[in-house]
Formats: sequence, C-alpha cells, structure tokens
Amino acid sequence: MKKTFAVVGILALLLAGGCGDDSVCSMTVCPGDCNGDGVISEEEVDTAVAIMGGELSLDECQAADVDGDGEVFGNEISAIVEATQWCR
Ligand SMILES: [Ca+2]
Ligand SMILES: [Ca+2]
Repeated sequence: MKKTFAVVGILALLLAGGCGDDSVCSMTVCPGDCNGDGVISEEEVDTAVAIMGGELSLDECQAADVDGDGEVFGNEISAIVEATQWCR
C-alpha cells in the first residue's frame, strides 16, 4: 500500500515538472495565477518576483503566496515558474 502511494507521488512530481518534494509543488491549481484565468502570464511571474523583492504588496497578487503563509519565497517563485509550463 505504502509503495503504491510512493509511486503515485513520484508520478505526480514528474507530471508537475520534477519540482522536488517541496509542498508548494503539489498544488493542483495554478500557483501565482493572480487573476484566476487559468493562465500564468509573464506579467504574473514578474508580479510574484516583485512581491518577493518587497517592491509590491502581497495585495497585488494573493495567488503568489502559494502556501498561504503571508510571504513569497524563492521556492514559491520556482513553483510558479514551473507551473507556467502547464497553466496556459
Ligand atoms: Ca492569469
Ligand atoms: Ca508563502
């Protein structure tokens, strides 16, 4: 049983683009999709990076905070950038 779960987990990671075992990479919705249209635009990636850098407030794009802890970190940017591959 446990082995089955492990295989499913590995497959899910491969499908997600090999994001590692980070929790933010297991999102099923598009992380960083500020306007919720199902597509992550370059602009939305830029917005997420700007929020991480403190140039913009998280209010500009709540979706950039993938794990919902109130801050945007590099791993979340990575998850958003990877998600641009399948959220489009
Ligand atoms: Ca969008
Ligand atoms: Ca966060």
